[in-house]
Amino acid sequence: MRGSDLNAPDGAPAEWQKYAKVLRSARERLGNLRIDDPALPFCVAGLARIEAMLLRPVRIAILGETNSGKTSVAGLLLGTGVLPVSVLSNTSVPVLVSHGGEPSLAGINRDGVSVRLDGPEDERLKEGPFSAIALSLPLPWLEEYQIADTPPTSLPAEFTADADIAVWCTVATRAWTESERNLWLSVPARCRNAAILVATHKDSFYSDEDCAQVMRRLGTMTKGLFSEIVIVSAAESGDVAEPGSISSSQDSEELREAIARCADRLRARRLLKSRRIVGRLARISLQAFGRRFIRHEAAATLLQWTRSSGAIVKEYASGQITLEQAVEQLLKLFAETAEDLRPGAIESSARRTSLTSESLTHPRSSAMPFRSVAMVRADLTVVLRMLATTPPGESPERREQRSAARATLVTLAELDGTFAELGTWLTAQAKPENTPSRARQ
Ligand SMILES: Nc1nc2c(ncn2[C@@H]2O[C@H](COP(=O)(O)OP(=O)(O)O)[C@@H](O)[C@H]2O)c(=O)[nH]1
Ligand SMILES: [Mg+2]
Repeated sequence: MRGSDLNAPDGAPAEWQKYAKVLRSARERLGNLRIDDPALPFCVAGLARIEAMLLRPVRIAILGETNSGKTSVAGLLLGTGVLPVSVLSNTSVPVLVSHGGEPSLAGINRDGVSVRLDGPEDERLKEGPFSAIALSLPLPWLEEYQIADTPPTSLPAEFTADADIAVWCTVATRAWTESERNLWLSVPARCRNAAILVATHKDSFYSDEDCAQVMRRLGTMTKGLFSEIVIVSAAESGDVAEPGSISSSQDSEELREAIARCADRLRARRLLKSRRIVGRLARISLQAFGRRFIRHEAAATLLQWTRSSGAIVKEYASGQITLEQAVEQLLKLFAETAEDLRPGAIESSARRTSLTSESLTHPRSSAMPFRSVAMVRADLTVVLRMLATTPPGESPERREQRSAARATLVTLAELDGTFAELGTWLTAQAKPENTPSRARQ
């Protein structure tokens, strides 16, 4: 079971995964075009960065006082016997566990250089010349998550800086001491939004009621400081106080679910952020694309558009005209300018919009298509630039490539919603009493 509806049912890709795919195919399409225009590599590089941000594993920092069960909790998450707990529990540096094709152990020295180690018995592990130890394991769970098991510290904030989720371990039988509280409060407050309090040593309780009581007490004492509280038995089976009385695989499942809920929220935020950045990146790229080819006479027309449309935005900003009037005036001016740049452009514009509506799977924001007058102006400017930048004597082949590049950028900028609106509006202009129905305050 997954934490929330942000994730599709098991097996089906989640929204963020689908969007990462959209970005990847757009990037490949743009990269494969044989067009020499600096706007394209700029956009491709930006897309690659955003895609990597979306796909980056969620980083979990496991924190807590000495012997609170941090290393055991890491072991619980990864599965019994996977982590060389006996060795790693003695290190005084963080242990970073991530995904790898085959198990490997390395020391990261002070300069950030990774030194391969022979295994848990390697003497260099104890000597401590490293600033961190990196363990790679071929576990499917690690494709989405990375773990940092942290050493004793008086400064937990140094480990949360890089973390997406913080897991704070506390021993259930003496949970949430004053010193723990002070340590946790020293971590920036923003970490509390994706923080899980894990009470270990659940197996020390004789009854479920004792357990429930501790959970209630922890809930009251740590109110507002964590987004989840979980109680687990984290010991490897040999250490368990009452063998057979607990099921740590169920605990591990519960902890993973709590982590998945935090991760879902994080990924939803990353997705939103990615969409915004991609939209901006694609708009900038569209503006720059073909800039070298702006026709001489078109430059003057564009300049006129810039001035007049700027004046409309100003009038709107100073309250002289309503949003509806502003949008209507912009569209009128746009239609005239477009006709100027390429006679016949407006008539075919409704048809042209269908060119850009490639099959994207994300929901369109139809509620507010015209988010602001300035946005409408910026989007219309992009369209006009396209009309103004047909290089003279361009071969049909090149024209096709250029329009493929534009179509991809338009889709990424999520401009096609605007274009569809434009198409509707322009068609509606045939009937004079119609005004753009979506334009509103
Ligand atoms: N019985 C029991 N022992 C545990 C539990 N969690 C950790 N321990 C033991 O407590 C000791 C300290 O655990 P460790 O994970 O090394 O703590 P760390 O210093 O925070 O990393 C070890 O001997 C563990 O086996 C638990 O849930 N139940
Ligand atoms: Mg430890």
